[in-house]
Amino acid sequence: MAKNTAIQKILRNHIVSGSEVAGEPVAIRIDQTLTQDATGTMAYLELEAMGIDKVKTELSVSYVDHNMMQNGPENRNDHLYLQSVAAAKGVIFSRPGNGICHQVHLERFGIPGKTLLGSDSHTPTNGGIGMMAIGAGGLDVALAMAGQPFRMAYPKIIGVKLTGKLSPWVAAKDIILKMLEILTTKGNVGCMVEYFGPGVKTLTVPQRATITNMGAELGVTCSVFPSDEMTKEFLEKQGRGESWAELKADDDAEYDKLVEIDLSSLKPLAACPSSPDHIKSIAELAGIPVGQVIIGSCTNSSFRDLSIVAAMLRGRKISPDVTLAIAPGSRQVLEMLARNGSLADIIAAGARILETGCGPCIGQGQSPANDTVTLRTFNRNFPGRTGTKGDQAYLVSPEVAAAAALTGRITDPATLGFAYPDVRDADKFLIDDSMMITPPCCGKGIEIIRKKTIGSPPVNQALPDMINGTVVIKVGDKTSTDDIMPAGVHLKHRSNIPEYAKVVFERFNEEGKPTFAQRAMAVRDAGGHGIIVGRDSYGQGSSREHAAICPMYLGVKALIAMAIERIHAANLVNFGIVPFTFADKADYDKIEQGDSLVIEGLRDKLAKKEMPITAVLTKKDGSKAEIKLNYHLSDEDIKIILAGGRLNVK
Ligand code: MIC
Ligand code: SF4
Repeated sequence: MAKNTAIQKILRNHIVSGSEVAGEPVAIRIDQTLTQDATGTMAYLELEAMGIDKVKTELSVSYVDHNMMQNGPENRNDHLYLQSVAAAKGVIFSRPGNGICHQVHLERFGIPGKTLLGSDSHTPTNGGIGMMAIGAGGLDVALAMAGQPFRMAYPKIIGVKLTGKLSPWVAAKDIILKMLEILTTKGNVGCMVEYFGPGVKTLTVPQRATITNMGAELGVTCSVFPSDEMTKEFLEKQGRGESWAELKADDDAEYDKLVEIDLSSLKPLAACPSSPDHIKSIAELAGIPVGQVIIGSCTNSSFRDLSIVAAMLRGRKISPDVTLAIAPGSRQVLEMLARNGSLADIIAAGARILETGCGPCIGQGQSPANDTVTLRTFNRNFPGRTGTKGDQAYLVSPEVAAAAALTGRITDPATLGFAYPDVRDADKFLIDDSMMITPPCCGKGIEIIRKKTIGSPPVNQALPDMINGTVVIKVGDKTSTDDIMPAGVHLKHRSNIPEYAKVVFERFNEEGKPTFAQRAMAVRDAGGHGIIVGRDSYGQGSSREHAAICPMYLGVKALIAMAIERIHAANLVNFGIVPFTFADKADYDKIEQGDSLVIEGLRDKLAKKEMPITAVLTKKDGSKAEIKLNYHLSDEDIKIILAGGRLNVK
């Protein structure tokens, strides 16, 4: 009998159509969904547009964790909409202040062996509890809430064998940073990661969740840990022992690719500016002056993470050269720290306590000063994500972050001169779900609160047969969705597409010259079509579908890149933008911003799956060339693109 990996077992239990061959399209049943406020408003507007009365999943939760600054009425308007639409559609509403979606979901809802689809790219966090947890655009999550299966390519499975045990001062963060060093952020599209081996049982569920969380930065679809005695213990401590089920790979199960990590050999690491896979050892970086330290985010803000920080800070003061900010991942964590005195230790050391939520991770406050180093326990350090142009953000473990807060420099915590604090996970977690609002069994008649900043999803036209294109922008490698659709201070416009669209590709705008939005609108208003040209790993990072919706709103009809990341490619399809890849990568160099690209008979060619498709390039000097374009689209994708997006498919 064939030996199965844990991932194959979950998939087999959930496949509704397609074949178990890597790369082939499959559709899987989704048991649970989660949304957060920054992507959630659009997802629920889309759900409403589908005319669905009540969600059809086993469980759907709407979290508010990103947009909580409330500078102006927009954020609170969003919250009111989300709370009322959740009640109307049968969704649990997690109120602002209850915590970051992934952390709270792990604590209160994650179930081993089930599938979870979330409108946030770090949804794979719940792989730490043995779920197949996948990030997607809001529209795909809305479709899952409407009871439709999730479509993806059957994955290649990367097996990661963990042996040994972490040494003192080495953390789960260092395991995933090691993975990023080995696999990098590029080239892992279509893969899932499965951890196995004797090292697994040495890691607690929150530690595993740190690893699966930041698996998002590898560009894989999700990462899954087995569900074992450690998982059972975690669920029991959360008062949810009955949710436990065992999940493990068969002995000798085969993986498409194998990585081995000896945990005992790891040392503290950092992801250096400005990519999560720019890995160096802390020993190498030691001595670099640090201006700011922030501990939190869905990667590293569990009770255990913050308890170790508290133990390191206890009775000590932070360096006068550093500001230290701490954002606990959930209200459960914050209240437990408050009750056992750890919070007082953190405050006494000089830390600034932030609200439980995403906060500075998504550029909501705490931007560092110019030309200073910021150390963060987060998962992303894309250029400018902190809100400071030219930022120097390093991603590190809570242990390394606390060490730098004490010394004012990047410091190997082993050299601090005190013993590794003996900090364990709680014996029992504090359970209080009162910040969670359960929907009534029938939501009919509930008024959905729609203040004036709540727009509606823009509708696209069917794909034209001829693309009369102008290259509105040409960008380089690893263009992230933060580059395309900045968050930070603009995050509050997520429910208002015309307003948000003004800042598409803002980072690339040049002073005194027309912005991307102005250039794209000029092309659109003259009857032409916008084209974006990217390089490798285009669209990495966030799941924000606004990185497709806003360009679509500005008249963009196609993207041409060397490689496109999974979630972004799916979002482009959902909003009717054709995701092309260069048949010949050398053609990238031939194209410049402002060039014209004409594709004739596109509808017919796509319908017949003709490939490559020829685009005629006319340069500004009048010279011409032919560019051959490929695409990786299923029949369903093509149907959606021809219709001009998923909302146009009846
Ligand atoms: C992020 O970490 O970039 C975010 C903000 O959580 C995003 C979602 C968003 O843009 O709203 C993500 O990771 O999907
Ligand atoms: Fe929030 Fe940051 Fe996690 Fe995204 S990565 S969900 S912004 S904490």
